[in-house]
Parts: sequence; structure tokens; C-alpha cells
Amino acid sequence: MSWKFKHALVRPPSASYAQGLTSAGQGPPNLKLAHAQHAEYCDALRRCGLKVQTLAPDERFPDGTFVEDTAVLADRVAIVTLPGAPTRVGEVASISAALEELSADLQRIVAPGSVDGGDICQAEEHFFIGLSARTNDAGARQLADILRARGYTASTIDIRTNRKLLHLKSGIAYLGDRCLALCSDFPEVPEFSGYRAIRTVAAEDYAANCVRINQHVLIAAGYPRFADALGRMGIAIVALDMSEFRKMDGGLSCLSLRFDTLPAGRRSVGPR
Ligand code: CIR
Repeated sequence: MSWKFKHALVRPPSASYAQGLTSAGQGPPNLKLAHAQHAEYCDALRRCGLKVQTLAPDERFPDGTFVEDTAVLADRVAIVTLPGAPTRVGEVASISAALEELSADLQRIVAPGSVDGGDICQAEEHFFIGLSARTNDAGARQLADILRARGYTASTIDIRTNRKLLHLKSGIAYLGDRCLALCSDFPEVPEFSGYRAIRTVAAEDYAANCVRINQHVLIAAGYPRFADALGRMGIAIVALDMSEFRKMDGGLSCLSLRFDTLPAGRRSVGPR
């Protein structure tokens, strides 16, 4: 199941965090508070039952805390991406080194393809691939080919005309049981037929970037209507203050790379 996880990789914000990419217009982040929020996020992952592996912050990469963009992890393959923002390309080296230890099947997106992991939403055996300012057609094709060769299915969703969405998962999340969280104005695309949807109201669109993990769902704090809707599904909610990540266009999902198992690598991650 694509929401059952045992492990997470994270990277705390580095001293250069405030120099990262952002269009939020909410002013510079407070690094001390960002660290505190990141620590609470890691605690929440542990409460959900995950074993958390922490990578070292690297000042050369201000956006490096958003680890989700650097890889796509699934039970049958790990894929190192090629991020679409030039300042983020170097982030993949350390992720790649970590994944070489963990996965026997490690694939890579190569130029002219580009893929940000935030554009990839797994729903059981299917992958929605967002075409965005970061993930291009060539990258999406490479990724879909890698996934299909391992028995997964994949389809693309073009979000390039929606200026409010940096990544696909800025506006959608898979909640399990064929249910999607969708932001208020996400178009009804044919790819979503067969799924139920919980839509945020416009004032709560940021909350659509939530993460189902085992019997919990992590959501950003401060979005009561969305929290109520999820509560009615019977999933336990963990609400987290995300203010210092939102200032840098980040959401809950981008702060971790989550996985259950990977094709056995040199270093077995073992049971938690
Ligand atoms: C960026 O623009 O790349 C970062 N400041 C934010 C990345 C957020 N990642 C994500 O939503 N998956």
C-alpha cells in the first residue's frame, strides 16, 4: 500500500535556508523556529511508526531540507531525480549516496529530463506525474518508463497553467482507499475517475498537501474544515505548524522521503 511506511529520510534546514527559492512573499524564515518545526515533524513521523534517518544539512543547498524533490521511492525501485531548478541539482549527490546503500535497484532521471519528486503522487500501484515548471515532458517520460518496466502504471497531469501550484502535490495527496485530497480549484481530470475526493475550501488550499502515513495523516495546523473532513474518514490527524516552511514554498510532504521496503541494498534497513 502506498501509504504504509516504515522509514523516512529527512534533512534539517541548513544555515543558508533563507536563501532558498520562494515566491510566497511572506518574508524570510526564522531559522531557529524552522529547526524546531522540523524536529516536531520528525517526532510526528516517529509517532506514526517510522524510523527516521537524518541526512546532514549542507549550506551549499538552501532548499536541501525539501528532500522529497530529489527522489521517488517505491517498493520495487528507487529513482534519483534531476530537479528542475538549477540551484537544486547538486542536492541529489548525497541522496544518491544514501540510496545506493539502501536499494539494489537505483535508477536516475537524466538530462534533458527533469523531475521534482513533489510532482509525483503515488496512489497504490499508480503514479500521477505532474508536468510543471520543474518536471518536463522528457523527465516524465523517463520516469513513467522506469515505473512501467517494474509493473506500475503512470499517467501525467499538466499543471503548467495553474500558477498557484509549484508542484502537483502542492494541490493533491493520496489518502488511501481510493480517496484523494484536492485543493479547491484542481480541475476534474479524467485521471481521477474512480477516486473519491475531499476538496479544501479556497482559504485552506495549503492544507491539500498532507501525508497519509499508516493510520495517521499529517496536516498543516490551522485548517479546521479540512481537518474535520479528514476526521470524518476515521483517520487520526497530526497537525503540525508549517509556517517557516510555507515561507519557502514548502509543504508537509516535501520534508521527507518515505518508504516501506526498497529492493534489498547493501545496507539492509531491517525491521523498525
Ligand atoms: C523550491 O522552490 O524548490 C523550494 N523552495 C520548495 C520546494 C517544495 N517542495 C515540494 O513541494 N515538494
